[in-house]
Amino acid sequence: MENINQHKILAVDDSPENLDLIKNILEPHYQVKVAVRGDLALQIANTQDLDLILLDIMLDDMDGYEICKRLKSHDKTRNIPIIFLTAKRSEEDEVHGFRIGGNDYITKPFSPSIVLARVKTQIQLKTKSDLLEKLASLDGLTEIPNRRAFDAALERQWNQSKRNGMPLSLLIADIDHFKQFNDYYGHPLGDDCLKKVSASLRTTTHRPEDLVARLGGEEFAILLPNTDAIGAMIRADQYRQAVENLKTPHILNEPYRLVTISIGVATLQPHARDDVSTLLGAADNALYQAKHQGRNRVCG
Ligand code: GH3
Ligand code: MG
Ligand code: MG
Ligand code: MG
Repeated sequence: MENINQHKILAVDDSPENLDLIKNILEPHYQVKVAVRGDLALQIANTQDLDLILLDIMLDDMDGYEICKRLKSHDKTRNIPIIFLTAKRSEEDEVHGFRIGGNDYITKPFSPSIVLARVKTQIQLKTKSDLLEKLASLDGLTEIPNRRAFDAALERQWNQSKRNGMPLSLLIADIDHFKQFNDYYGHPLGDDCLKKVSASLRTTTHRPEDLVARLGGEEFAILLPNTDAIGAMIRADQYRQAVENLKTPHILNEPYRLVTISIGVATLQPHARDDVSTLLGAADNALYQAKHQGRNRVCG
């Protein structure tokens, strides 16, 4: 259901009178922000969570098409629907507006009820696509991010680390002797165990930029941006300890007799010459070592 007043709309127009008019139309239904210049509009879009932008084309400092292109080229603002609201009435202008990523196009002078109806439609579409996006990136069993979300985050963080010269760390955690857990306790308890381990990894994660995901089966990835090798080993041991502290019985996991995880740790300073597979491969090798050396441990 649509949550009246929760959705935030930015109206961009160089005429304060137009902005007042738009505000009057939308304010009973939405939170409305306004900007009289393009640079202010971009600043607001980059710092606030907007659900829609009503965008004039002829502005003093930059044109609306340019603003649209910039919004569509950044992750943070790419998915905000844009409705052009403009005095430019030609067919070419309108087609151009759609071609660069606009979602709708309304010409001035406008009818208040049509503006409201079209805004409402775009907000409903945005709400649905946000929900789909969220569902598509969560693992159904554990409700933590899935492999798809992890792959996207890894790519994003890799590129960011390459740009700002910071180290990127990756932990791959795998439950020890989990096949035997399932064989002994049964698959439903195996599922419960996966949920508990996921919840424990999640609550052990404090920084908002860190990501815990289920890669598949009983394997998890933890991505730690701006974290060096020493920091990553310390964090990994906290995760290992957190799972051990659940004290979930697993009598076939000798000598611990509890559910435990092994973790492979890799840290890289991303360079142009390698890609994410270098980091994934290094973490996998380290995990193999941790298993080989007796499980319930961290290797780097
Ligand atoms: P190791 O310590 O070397 O990691 O041994 P392991 O038994 O954990 O590794 P292996 O890869 O042989 O077995 C993983 C098992 O995880 C196989 C399967 O029974 C179980 N598993 C994978 N996905 C699920 C799931 O969604 N639910 C349940 N209950 N079990 C799962
Ligand atoms: Mg104008
Ligand atoms: Mg395992
Ligand atoms: Mg495994």
